[in-house]
Amino acid sequence: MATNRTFTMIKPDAVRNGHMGNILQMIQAAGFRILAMKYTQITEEQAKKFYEVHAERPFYGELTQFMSSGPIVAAILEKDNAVADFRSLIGATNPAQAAEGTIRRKYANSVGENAVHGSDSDENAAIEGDFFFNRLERF
Ligand code: DAT
Ligand code: MG
Repeated sequence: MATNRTFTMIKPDAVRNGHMGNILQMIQAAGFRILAMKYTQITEEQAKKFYEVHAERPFYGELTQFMSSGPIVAAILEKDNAVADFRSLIGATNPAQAAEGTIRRKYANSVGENAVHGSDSDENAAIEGDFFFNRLERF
């Protein structure tokens, strides 16, 4: 099921550090169409739900606290091969290992505060998009 869609968040660190505009610019320049977008802040409970798959990981508490610590930009993006191409654009989870020119290499500070989220599969892209957006919010 290739949907040509992925889901992203510009995380609280990148918003706080003033990188929202530059990151959106990189996303659009890479050929992604913004199908839905909102500037919002999630509660710790919502962050726990969103990252449920990581509940057993040692960084779960840190992650969910961080993700609810300030506003984020959530968006559904459309492009051929969206999930894989977006993972290439953002780079490795740890910005120290992210390739030159990737969003995380440019704008992330640490593995925990790594500027952007990108879905890891078409299935999760759909689940994550549905977490934030209803049908009337998609264009
Ligand atoms: P990704 O966001 O690249 O898909 P992931 O799904 O493995 O990475 O982890 C989700 C988020 O959890 C990641 O963006 C940041 C945080 N995280 C991952 N590994 C971590 C670690 N070792 N220490 C702290 N936070 C971590
Ligand atoms: Mg992931």
